[in-house]
Amino acid sequence: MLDDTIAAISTPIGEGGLAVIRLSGGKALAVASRCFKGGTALSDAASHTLHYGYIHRAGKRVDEVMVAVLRAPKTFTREDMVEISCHGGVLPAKLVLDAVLEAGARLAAPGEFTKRAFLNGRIDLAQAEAVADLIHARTELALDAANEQLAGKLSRRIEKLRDEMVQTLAHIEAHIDFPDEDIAPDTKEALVARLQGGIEFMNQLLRSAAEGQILRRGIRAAIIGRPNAGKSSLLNQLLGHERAIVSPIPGTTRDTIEETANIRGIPVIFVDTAGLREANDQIEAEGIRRSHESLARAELVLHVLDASEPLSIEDQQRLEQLAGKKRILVVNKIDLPRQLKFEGDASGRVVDVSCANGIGIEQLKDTIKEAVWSGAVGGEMSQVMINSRHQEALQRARRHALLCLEAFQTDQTLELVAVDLRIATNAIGEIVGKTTTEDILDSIFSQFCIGK
Ligand SMILES: Nc1nc2c(ncn2[C@@H]2O[C@H](COP(=O)(O)OP(=O)(O)OP(=O)(O)O)[C@@H](O)[C@H]2O)c(=O)[nH]1
Ligand SMILES: [Mg+2]
Repeated sequence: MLDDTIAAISTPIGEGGLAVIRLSGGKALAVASRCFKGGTALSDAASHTLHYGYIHRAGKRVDEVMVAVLRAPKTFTREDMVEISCHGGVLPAKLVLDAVLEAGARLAAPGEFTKRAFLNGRIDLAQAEAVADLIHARTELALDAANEQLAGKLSRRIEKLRDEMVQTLAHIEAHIDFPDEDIAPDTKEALVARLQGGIEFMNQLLRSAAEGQILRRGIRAAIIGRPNAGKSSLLNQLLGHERAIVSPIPGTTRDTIEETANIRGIPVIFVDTAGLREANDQIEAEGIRRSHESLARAELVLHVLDASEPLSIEDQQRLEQLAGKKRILVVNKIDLPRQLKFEGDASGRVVDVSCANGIGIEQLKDTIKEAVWSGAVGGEMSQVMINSRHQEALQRARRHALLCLEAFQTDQTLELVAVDLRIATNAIGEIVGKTTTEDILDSIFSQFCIGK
């Protein structure tokens, strides 16, 4: 697979100042030379130089371009690469791509450039995944975490953990080969301590999983409450623009409205819903059904109460109903004379706001962050955010490491101890790509866009 030269448009499809067509592979320079006409011959060009000229196809000039020549090994893929910057339109980019494909390149599969960077040993698997995280990052906090992972912060820790496990395994296997020699008690103690240290380290990494997911996917927050409480006004305040219709007529919002906002670095998908009450017509009934659906799917609930009205029986029931959910009580309309009285909330998350003039909104944003960010990952571990694949591998590794520890401590045969340790070590290796199957690679890289 690595013998051929791949090409793709690496910029988004659409109109822009520039589009970039990228080539990688042993024949990248030869392929580009075949369709490029300029002052210099690309095949003689020095590495990391830029060349002005034209791309030709079937005897016709296609576009005026700048071509970057990047010779192996100091490139993204560690192969020879060429980057052609052409005019940023759908057609120029496509015609330049056609030209290089006709000159002998093959269209790249999704993520194939990054896959080559991995296969050629420039980055490991966790770093390759960080490239995708970086592209999809929606907040600076997510970007920072992706950058740290790309720089190898997670990889170095995983490598260290794996090295220790490999050493322990080697030690145990050495004794299997010489069954007459028992492991000395102090050596055994040291091995047990090292295993326990490894398990504790896995636990720490696993604790970062929830926050890693939040940074990558965002968190769903449903805004619910009775009609006219100010749910749509609250959505608009949190987004900073007039997204949803606000009116004094109860039952204004009939459909759910979803919009993502950056709340203190966390991507939060807010869902404004139809006010909960007995529906007046079929459309409202469907709206309310959707409100309940959003409520069920939400990881966080913003329950809006109207400070200028007494608590209704429905409000009271809903407060009790939602006690098990992660929620924030948003007491709105505090600019009006207060009629609302209630006992507070066990979770203690109550924020007074006025959507009419923005009072309390910043405080509410802090409370949202506090509610979803457990703070479980602090100090040393901060900015190491494992993804669900890492989580699955770590859980498997931990399970077998625990089995191994138990077998070791209860003086089972060393063969038995070694079996579980080997499984655990391989699972850890999967995270950085030391032990990976073609299936795992395919599923990771197929999630990339073409040209990356
Ligand atoms: N005085 C005052 N009025 C508010 C405040 N927030 C919202 N309102 C008004 O309350 C009315 C209802 O606001 P909406 O945001 O449409 O309420 P909602 O909960 O989305 O209502 P439905 O979509 O009908 O369920 C509007 O007239 C708003 O201008 C507030 O903080 N103070
Ligand atoms: Mg509304």
